[in-house]
Amino acid sequence: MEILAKAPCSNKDEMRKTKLSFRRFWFGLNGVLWLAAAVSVSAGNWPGFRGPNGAGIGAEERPPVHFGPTSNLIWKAEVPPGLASPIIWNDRLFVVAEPGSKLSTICFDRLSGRQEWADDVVVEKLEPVHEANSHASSTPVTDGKAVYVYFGSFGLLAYDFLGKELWRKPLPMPKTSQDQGTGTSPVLIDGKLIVFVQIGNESHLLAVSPDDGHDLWQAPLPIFNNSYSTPLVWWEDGAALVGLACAQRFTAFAVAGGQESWWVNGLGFQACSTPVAAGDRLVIATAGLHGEASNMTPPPPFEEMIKKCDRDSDGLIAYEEIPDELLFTDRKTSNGRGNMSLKQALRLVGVKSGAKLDRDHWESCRARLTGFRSGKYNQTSILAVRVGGKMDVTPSRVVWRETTGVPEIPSPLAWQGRLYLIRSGGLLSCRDLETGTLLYDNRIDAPGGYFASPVLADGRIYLASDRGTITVVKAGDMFEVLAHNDLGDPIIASPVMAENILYIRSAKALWAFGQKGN
Ligand SMILES: [Ca+2]
Repeated sequence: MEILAKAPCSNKDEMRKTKLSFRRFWFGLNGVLWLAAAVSVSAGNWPGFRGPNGAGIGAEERPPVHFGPTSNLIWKAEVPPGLASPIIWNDRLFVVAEPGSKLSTICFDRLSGRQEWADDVVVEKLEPVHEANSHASSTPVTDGKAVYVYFGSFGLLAYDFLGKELWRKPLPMPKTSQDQGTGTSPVLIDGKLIVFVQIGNESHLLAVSPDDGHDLWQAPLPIFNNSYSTPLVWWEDGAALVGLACAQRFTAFAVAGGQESWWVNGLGFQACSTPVAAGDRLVIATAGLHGEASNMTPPPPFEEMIKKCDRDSDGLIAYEEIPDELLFTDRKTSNGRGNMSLKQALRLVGVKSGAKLDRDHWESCRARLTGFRSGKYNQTSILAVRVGGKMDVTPSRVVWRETTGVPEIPSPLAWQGRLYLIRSGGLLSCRDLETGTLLYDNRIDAPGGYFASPVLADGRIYLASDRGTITVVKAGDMFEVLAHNDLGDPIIASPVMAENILYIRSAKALWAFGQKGN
């Protein structure tokens, strides 16, 4: 089976400027397969979330290894808050942000860092979001003609490159699990703009015309819709497909009409990361409901809790006696963002304020919360599936599946037969893409929370932490850290690159780094 190349690029000027390059990969024992772009590939463009082909790979890029506030810095510009990645088309860099209660699209000249234009959309009500999320988390996408923006609190907007609004399409306010808020980004393929609209049981993929935003089709995702993932697009036998990782299931739809083509079961309970296409397969990594199991500390046994907090010595653990600082989930973030206290966790299993728990009640809660760490309640999964099947391909096309070492937010990175996964705390694992075999699982010596997806260029992997450190690791079977670069400002957005320049969005700034003399 081939994941075929087809690069829609109707603008002749862009065609001239844009070098379309189709990469050929040897893939295991299966012979030569084609892995190529669903959107046009160019050394100067990073057109959507995770760049060309959604792979996070700058195939011809040579960004610097060492950089920082005083080293290899080309420019730095202030940018309002937001978690979306920038995107790039030729000399333009676009980013969305949330200045106050407005939702902004901002265009920069990517070589000088000068702001070219900004446009705001004002909404009556902002979407409720998790404290670790924002209202500007969806990365825009461009076809070189317009930039398409999605805000959960608003819907879709299209601008031309000079900042003129071309069309707008308000969409229903998302309903996400536990009000975690929108995380998905829109994608473009085969003349269609596709976005995951998450509204509980009415969740669906929506395809619209990039020309004017009119509806083309909706593909319902009534169940399993607990997802913050970006749709993945690829080609099978000349037909474009779009797939979405959701809770427990990945479903592939025909781009032509939105019909369900195939699906695979066995994913984790929530999908935050975005799958990647590599060779003849897709790799889908999904965590459990409360993230990485290793981040969770089960509650202590009853006796230990009584010793620790039975202040009124009645032999019962009152909800109010439990210290607020006792954590159930520690995401190892720089500011404690995204953590869940034991009291919050107990509320999930029905313990309310004012409750007094005896031994049996405490132990039953303890067993349930301990269960969140196990597959029973917290299935996690990395799954490699060969594309090209029909209907339920779980029995026939799953090549391998592993259930440990799964990141909660960062997406997998696949390159030259290897799969790289970064987890909170700075744990990097490398697997054989053909078999799933673990080749290494090492600390990169850069602790903190990891939200940004890894990117690769010139045989090096760039890993950004929420403590503001970008660690550069050599790709390959032998683990080797090449550099730790500290920006001193938290990084949540995935790095992007164009023409040998690495662009980083940190909490307060956009940075452009390039090797001097390049
Ligand atoms: Ca007590």
